[in-house]
This record gives sequence, structure tokens and C-alpha cells, in this order.
Amino acid sequence: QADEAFVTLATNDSYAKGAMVLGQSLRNHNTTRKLVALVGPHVAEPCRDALQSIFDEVRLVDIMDSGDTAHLTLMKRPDLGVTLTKLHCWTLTHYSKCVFMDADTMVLSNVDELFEREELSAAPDPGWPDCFNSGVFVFRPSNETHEKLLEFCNETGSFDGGDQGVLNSFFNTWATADISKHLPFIYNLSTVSIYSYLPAFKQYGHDAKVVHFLGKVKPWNLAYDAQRGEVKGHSSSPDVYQLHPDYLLMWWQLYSKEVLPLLQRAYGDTPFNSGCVEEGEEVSRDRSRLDLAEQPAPITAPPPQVSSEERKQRWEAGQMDYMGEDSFDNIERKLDSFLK
Ligand SMILES: *[C@@H]1O[C@H](CO)[C@@H](O)[C@H](O)[C@H]1NC(C)=O
Ligand SMILES: *[C@@H]1O[C@H](CO)[C@@H](O)[C@H](O)[C@H]1NC(C)=O
Ligand SMILES: *[C@@H]1O[C@H](CO)[C@@H](O)[C@H](O)[C@H]1NC(C)=O
Ligand SMILES: *[C@@H]1O[C@H](CO)[C@@H](O)[C@H](O)[C@H]1NC(C)=O
Ligand SMILES: *[C@@H]1O[C@H](CO)[C@@H](O)[C@H](O)[C@H]1NC(C)=O
Ligand SMILES: [Mn+2]
Repeated sequence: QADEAFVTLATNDSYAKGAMVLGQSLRNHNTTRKLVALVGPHVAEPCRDALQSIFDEVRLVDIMDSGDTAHLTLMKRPDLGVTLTKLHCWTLTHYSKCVFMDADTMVLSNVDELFEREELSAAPDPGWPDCFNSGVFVFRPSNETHEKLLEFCNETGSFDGGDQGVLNSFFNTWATADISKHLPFIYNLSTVSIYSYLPAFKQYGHDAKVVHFLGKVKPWNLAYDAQRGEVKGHSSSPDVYQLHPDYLLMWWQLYSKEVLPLLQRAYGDTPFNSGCVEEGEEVSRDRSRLDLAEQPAPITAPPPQVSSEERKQRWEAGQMDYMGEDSFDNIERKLDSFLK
């Protein structure tokens, strides 16, 4: 078990906070496996220090410094930077098996049983169930596989511009070859689907083991009043209502109690964005606008004929077609076909 690890990725200071909450949630549920954080070169020194106190290993990944296929591919496809950094997880060959988890996930219970699964195991995306989602997956580190993945990126690129496209094309038998590689829905209880599909929550919610904060607005884009125990700054964006309030609060409680003290120690007297506001302090309009700057355009009715590719992209941007193709009935039917 010492040669198995949970792995996550932080490309900037915001995602580093997510990684810290994820790591701490794994610790709190007494994982027996090692914890590894891959960090990009833009993560500040104090953030790396704070990560260091939660994770067993914090590894800097700078594709620009590597004279290999990854670097050459990056020159050709700069948009694949984060993807290539994520693929770096295959080079962790001092572990025999790993579970990758996105920095915008958090565990609600011990999930060590995931290590019983084989590469490549992942959860189906209810919005696009023939694809797996690359937010949580089981893999076996291997320099050979890493090299092949890089060659694949260089030659084929990514159908969705990210790692999910690359991995789905590379591990292209996932949907059909081996049902044991399909993780149950409880490993992917996204807050979007909970909040939008109450029936789904009633059916699977009590078994939830992993929460995935999908969409453009992440918990760390909001603010928290620790005295009152309230998450703030979400009134202006309809997008935020897709974040389930209980899990959002749980994230902030864990952050303010167990992660913030580590950041405060690492930063010392240097000011940093803690995300916490004083009692009664209002989150200014400017502040909310700034934090939510990345929110997608408001939901608009999709044209009648949308290609599945487009539909998938909309789903991932949190713009679901609630009444039509993405309605709960359709999704439930698809899920049933997976879970039986
Ligand atoms: C942080 O990195 C993620 C990708 O890993 C990106 O989507 C996000 O926009 C970045 N945020 C900032 C504030 O740079
Ligand atoms: C983790 O282990 C500690 C100490 O052994 C124990 O007190 C705690 O209840 C455990 N936590 C969980 C979630 O099992
Ligand atoms: C990248 O792909 C091109 C073909 O598109 C090939 O000529 C080149 O050798 C590849 N580079 C690497 C580093 O694999
Ligand atoms: C979880 O489900 C959502 C839809 O509810 C999907 O967009 C996402 O990709 C899935 N994530 C994982 C880790 O399977
Ligand atoms: C994989 O590559 C890394 C770096 O190139 C190297 O340190 C490591 O020993 C290699 N692992 C194996 C099992 O060959
Ligand atoms: Mn994610």
C-alpha cells in the first residue's frame, strides 16, 4: 500500500486551495495511501509549503523545462498545457497504482477501495455516458504509457481541447470492453446534477462518496464568513445555485478550519487572498464581479438540432437542456443501462 497513491494537480493558487481541501478530506477519512500533488510553475512558494504539510509528495511539473515530446507538443498546441501537465501523472513510476482526483473534488468517506480497480477505471458522465470523465480515474504509472499518450497528443490532439478528450480517445475501449472499469455513480456525485436533478439526488445522494464541483464557478471563487458560517458572494450568479449549498458549506468549513491555518503559517506577514471575510462585511459588487468573471453566458434555449459534441460541451459548461435531451428521464435510462 506504500506504493499506491492519490494524485491531484494544481496549476495555480486557486486550484491549490482545492487540492488542499481534497488532500485534507482524504486524510480526515484515514486513507492508508500516499498523497501526491503535482504543481505547475505558477503556484506560489507559500502555497507549495502549505501543500507540503498535507501531501506526502509535492512535485513541480514544468513542461517548458522538459526537452521531450511534451515540450514539443506544447509548442505546437499551447492550449494543451494543463492537459500535458496532468498526463505527467503517468511518470510517477515509484508507485504501482494511483487514483487521480481533480482539485475540485472532495471525498465524503474513505475511498481506498478504488485501488482494487484496474487502469483505466473512471465514472461515466451522465450527460455523455459513452465517455468517462477524467475528474476521477484509476491508472498505473508507466513511462511507456506516458510516452504513448504524448505521441497521441502530438499526432491527434484532443477532441474537446482538454485531457478528457485525449484520455477517452486513447483508452477508447472503456465504454465497451470491461464493465469493472466503470466506477459507480457514487464516485461522481456532481453538485450540478444533485442540485438540478433532485430525483437523482434522492436515488444516489445518501451513498455519495465523492463530490465534484463542476462548472465554471468553484467554491474558492466565493467568500466565507467564518463567524456566521455563511458562504457569501453568490447572489449575483445563477450559476452558483448549481453548487449544492450543503456541500459548498462543507468545503468552506474544512477549508477555514484545517487549511487556512496552514496557509496563514506559510504566508506569515505577507497578505494573501484567504477567501474569508469578517463578520457582517459585505462582499462588494466589484469583488463578486471579479470572482465570477469566468462565468459562462446565461442559459439560452438550444436550437432543436444540436450535435452530440456540442451538447457535451454545453453540459460541461453547466448549460444543460433540462427539458430535452438532458432531462432526468433520459439520463436515468442511460444510467440504468450502465448500472444494471
Ligand atoms: C487556474 O487553472 C485552471 C486550470 O487548471 C484554470 O481553469 C483557471 O482559469 C485558472 N485560474 C486562474 C485564476 O488563473
Ligand atoms: C480515523 O482514525 C482516528 C484515529 O484512529 C479515529 O479517531 C477516527 O474516528 C477515524 N476517522 C474516520 C472517519 O474513520
Ligand atoms: C509529432 O507529430 C509529427 C506529425 O504530426 C511528427 O512528424 C513528429 O515527429 C512528432 N513529434 C514528436 C516529438 O513525437
Ligand atoms: C460527473 O457527472 C457530471 C454530470 O453530472 C459530468 O459532467 C462529469 O464529467 C462527471 N465527472 C466524473 C468524475 O465522472
Ligand atoms: C521513468 O522515467 C523517469 C524520468 O525519466 C525515471 O526517473 C524513472 O526511473 C523511470 N521509471 C522506470 C520504471 O523506468
Ligand atoms: Mn473537475
